[in-house]
Amino acid sequence: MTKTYGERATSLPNKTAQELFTLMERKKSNLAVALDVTTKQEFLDIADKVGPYICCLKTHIDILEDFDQDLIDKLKKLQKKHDFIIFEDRKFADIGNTVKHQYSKGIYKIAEWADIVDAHAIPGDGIITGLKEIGLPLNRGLLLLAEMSSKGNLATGAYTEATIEMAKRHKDFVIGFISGKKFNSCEELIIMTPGISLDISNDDLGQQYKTPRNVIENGSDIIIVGRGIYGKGKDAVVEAQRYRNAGWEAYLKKFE
Ligand code: 5BU
Repeated sequence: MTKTYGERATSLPNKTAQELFTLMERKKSNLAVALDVTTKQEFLDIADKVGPYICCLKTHIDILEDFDQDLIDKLKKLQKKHDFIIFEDRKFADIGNTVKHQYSKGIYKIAEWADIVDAHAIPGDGIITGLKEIGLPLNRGLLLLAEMSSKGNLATGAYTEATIEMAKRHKDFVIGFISGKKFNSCEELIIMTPGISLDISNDDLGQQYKTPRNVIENGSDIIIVGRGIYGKGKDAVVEAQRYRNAGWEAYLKKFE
């Protein structure tokens, strides 16, 4: 039987995962916004606008041209105000020792403010062990990239299978996958899905879009929407509401 998000909060040991499920149920939202803008002003402005409608704010912190500590302080304030999880889509892909530094040091000090980060499985288990040393004491969570949304990507078949096996060996820290569908052998893990649009099927750089309904029917838990919400000529509040409703209706359909 399909479990509600609220019921699933107790089925994972990781505190961030529990918090995420609880707030999804409370806010009635399975929408994550991918906030890919390049100035602090735009970033904070859109985050404040979409905040009430989202369960998660996904960042690419290294694309901001005027990044500073003040941005992080303000982001944390918005997180308190609106109640969402912060996911830095860092896609770590190096050996354990290197990713530890990339996660905790440098300009961005990601581990200090990002509840969730993600990683490629390509380097093997050491990438998870390294990230875990930093993240677990802070109750952070990790997603593995089991699939990608872009045309021609190599995260398929045996690679995806091996990624799932890797996640199963680290259930204290790995809370889920980036993927377009649920995997039967680890149903309790969270599936987050990028490449979502209600209006178009691709961009001109290989991105491929599906609808919220498509992916939630396939077992996705959280839809990740970027340009569909704040792209040219869009009203971010109107679009955030539209995607939030589409995502939540698709979720409710599973209980009919
Ligand atoms: P879009 O504007 O909705 O196309 O943005 C999608 C976001 O999701 C963007 O931040 C990408 O970096 C991210 N993404 C993706 O599109 N596809 C993937 O497979 C992964 C991440 Br992993």
